[in-house]
Amino acid sequence: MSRKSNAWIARVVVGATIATGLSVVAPAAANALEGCPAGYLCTWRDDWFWTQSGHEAAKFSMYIPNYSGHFYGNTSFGASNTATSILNAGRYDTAFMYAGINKRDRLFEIPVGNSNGLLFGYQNDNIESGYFATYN
Ligand SMILES: [Ca+2]
Repeated sequence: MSRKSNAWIARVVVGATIATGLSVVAPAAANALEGCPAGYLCTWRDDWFWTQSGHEAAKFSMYIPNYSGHFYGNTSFGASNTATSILNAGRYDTAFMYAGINKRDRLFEIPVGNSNGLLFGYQNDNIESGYFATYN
């Protein structure tokens, strides 16, 4: 799902640009956002790191082999096939995201510190599993 970008994200991800391909380089300031502590790969249901009216994220520090059964923070919104924005706030690892469970059909990779505020096309609403490289 999508919503309009907002002042909140402009404050914390100054200078971020919308990806046109796989992932996009974000400034160092994007290392951690509300709802996404350092060390985690986080996804949000809506664009620019929102899930409805808050910043609740689905996150992992190692991997999620099947997003089914995972939710955006404490919301009731399921995290499988619904993510529209993503941040790799990990410490060193690139993360790999897949359209299917258990690493099936790679969508893209996202280096540490990078974000994509607006997944689109086949990448949007399609993530079902994700792994940091160490566990991939
Ligand atoms: Ca999928």
